[in-house]
Amino acid sequence: MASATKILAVVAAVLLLFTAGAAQADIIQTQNFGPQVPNFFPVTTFNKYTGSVGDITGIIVELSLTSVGGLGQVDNESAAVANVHVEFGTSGFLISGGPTLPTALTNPAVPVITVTTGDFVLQPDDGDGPGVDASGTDYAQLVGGNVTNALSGSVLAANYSEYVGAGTFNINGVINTYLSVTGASGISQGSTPPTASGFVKVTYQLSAGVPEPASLLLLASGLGGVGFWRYRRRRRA
Ligand SMILES: [Ca+2]
Ligand SMILES: [Ca+2]
Repeated sequence: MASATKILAVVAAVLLLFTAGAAQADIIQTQNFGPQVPNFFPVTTFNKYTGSVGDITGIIVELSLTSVGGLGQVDNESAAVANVHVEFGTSGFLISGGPTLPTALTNPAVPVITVTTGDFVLQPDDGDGPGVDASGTDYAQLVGGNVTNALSGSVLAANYSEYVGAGTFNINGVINTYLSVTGASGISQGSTPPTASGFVKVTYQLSAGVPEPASLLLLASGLGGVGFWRYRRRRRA
């Protein structure tokens, strides 16, 4: 019975030590922007990591975008019936104010898009002239919903050192109204912009050798358990 208790104590201590050793302390910083009507260009500011570059196992940057309301409009100008697919909302990408960002977040040609979608059959042009005329069977509109989308990317290891040191750095956003119309040509487009908000998040993932305070407590209690067991063993001897 006593030896079983000892074994259990050792197993528990080893488990606690293992837990403490494997713990990883992520440092997460989130900076919000908006709500604001696009197009706008938020500036978000982050702290650099003040430890050693060798602590870092990953740096993740995320852009989250929420689009609310607004109106996307399409008006057929051709003499044929048009089947159109409409995506309406907000797009966004990032521009670095210092350290090199993940390329997934900095490509203006492939932004984060946060959209409401709709498919419409537009009758032939009713003779309302060029540009959007918000009436007739050749017209349709898509009211923007409340939609959120996000995109994240990993900083290349070669760029970690740019995130380390004293002080801060900026990440700049480019937030635009987004309207895409596909499926037919000769369609006039118009929009009332939505309201956009969101956040930029920077996560420093640190190696197991950099324990968080909770892990240090676990480590201390694990060592305490081992110490007690050794004490009992000595008394018996
Ligand atoms: Ca028309
Ligand atoms: Ca019309």
